[in-house]
Amino acid sequence: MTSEESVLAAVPKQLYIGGKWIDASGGATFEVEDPATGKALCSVADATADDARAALDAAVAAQAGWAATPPNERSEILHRAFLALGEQAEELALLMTLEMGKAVAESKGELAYAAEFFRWFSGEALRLDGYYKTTGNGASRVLVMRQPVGPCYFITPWNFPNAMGTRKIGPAIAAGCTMVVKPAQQTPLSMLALAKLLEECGLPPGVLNVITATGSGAVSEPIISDPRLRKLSFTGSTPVGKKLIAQAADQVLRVSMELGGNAPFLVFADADLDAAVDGAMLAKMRNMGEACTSANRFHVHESVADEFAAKLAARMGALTVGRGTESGTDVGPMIDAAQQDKVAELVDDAVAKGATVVTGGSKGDGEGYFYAPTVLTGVPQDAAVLNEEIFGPVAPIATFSTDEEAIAAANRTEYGLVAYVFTRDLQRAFRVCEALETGMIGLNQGIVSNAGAPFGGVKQSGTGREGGNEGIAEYLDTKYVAINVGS
Ligand code: TXE
Repeated sequence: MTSEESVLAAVPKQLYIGGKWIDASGGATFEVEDPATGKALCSVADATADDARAALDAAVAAQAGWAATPPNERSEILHRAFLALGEQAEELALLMTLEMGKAVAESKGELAYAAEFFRWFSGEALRLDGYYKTTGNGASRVLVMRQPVGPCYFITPWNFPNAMGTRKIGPAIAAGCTMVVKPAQQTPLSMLALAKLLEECGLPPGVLNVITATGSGAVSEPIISDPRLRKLSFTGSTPVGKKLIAQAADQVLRVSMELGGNAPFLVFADADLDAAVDGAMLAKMRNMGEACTSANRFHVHESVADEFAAKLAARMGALTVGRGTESGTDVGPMIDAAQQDKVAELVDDAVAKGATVVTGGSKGDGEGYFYAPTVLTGVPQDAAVLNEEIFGPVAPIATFSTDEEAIAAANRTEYGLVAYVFTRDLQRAFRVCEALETGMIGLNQGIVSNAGAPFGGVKQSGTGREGGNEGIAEYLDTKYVAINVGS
């Protein structure tokens, strides 16, 4: 029986340190809110800096044993966790919807995506290959080995509370790294449930440690400044990412940063317009627009812009906004009041500068942090909505007349995570893909996320890649031995 009460009751509310579930050392807790109602769901432990140190101690203590654990055992744990995520999808999806807001069907979609990282890295654990080669002359040989980087610290965001965890935890387990994870304060429950699942799948004590906290800086600083930490991986906002990179510099810590985006969605005159609208719905409305890959702004050729806007507005205006737990809901609430306010301010600013609201344009009336799916046309370049990450269900549309103009507009941002390109002209497609300053491109495709692909950005969208053939490299150090084999 999957009920809201039973899934909330089943999730541990304590810190997970060294294989034990424990209260915060200060005994403090904090409330987790349902963004659809603004009401408290339950309370979880609020870790202190001492708890953070204890979590790192546990990760450090477990590191040598974990690195020595045969890769096929690590692979097997990941495979079990992949299967368990599938078996527990109903309960975990409901839990995620309660704390994050998205419709249950979307939560299930996230869990399927999250599980794929465990499956992918279950395979990668078996391929941590080094090599041996003859180089130079005579008796000289080189043996290259790849070893786990060591204890890691992961800070994850609230928008994909499970997948942003598995994307880091999966490769760390595969490579033989131990870790401390701090989920976002808005969505700690999914991570606690994931820790319980991994414990049940046989992950040894200390390999994964989870601290939940409201004082994210206060618990992170002692971990990041500890010389025993070897890697920091963060998914979150660019301003916080910059702060963390500065902190990490002191230890010359390896960092992976998956930060904000400002994805352009380019529709050329020759595009299949219906396919472009389908793609736009996925790229814009997945996760209520609260995704770093979310199409942030639409640049549409002037000859098809009116038709595209009308079609997109019809589809967006027909979406059902509501509680994620209710069947029929397409669009849940924003994560919190701050996010709802940010979206409203960006729309109001665009309207004040001359944009037209084709559909939406307002907050919900009742409880919860809802915002109506919104299409804006005639958006001037100086509107903040084209230049800042919206993280909400708002589609601002601007027009262009030449390919050069489209490319220049797309690249006019400090971000460089993803872009979407809709065209049926093969040569234009490749020309534009080459010219875009992003780490990922959806070509006639509204979704790019895939555990088998190297997710990540350029410019201020971050550094490092998660998933794909590249993903495991973030967790391995390369060492070589120069050998003289004699004559
Ligand atoms: O992000 P924060 P917020 C973007 C998006 C959103 C905006 C603000 O535009 O509107 O950021 O969201 C932890 N030391 N993205 O405020 O603060 C925090 O506890 C250590 C894009 O939620 O960056 C959480 O775990 N940790 C992004 C995580 O950082 C700190 C996903 C993210 O929160 C910290 C989320 C500190 N000083 C927001 N301050 C993406 N790339 O998808 C905060 N945190």
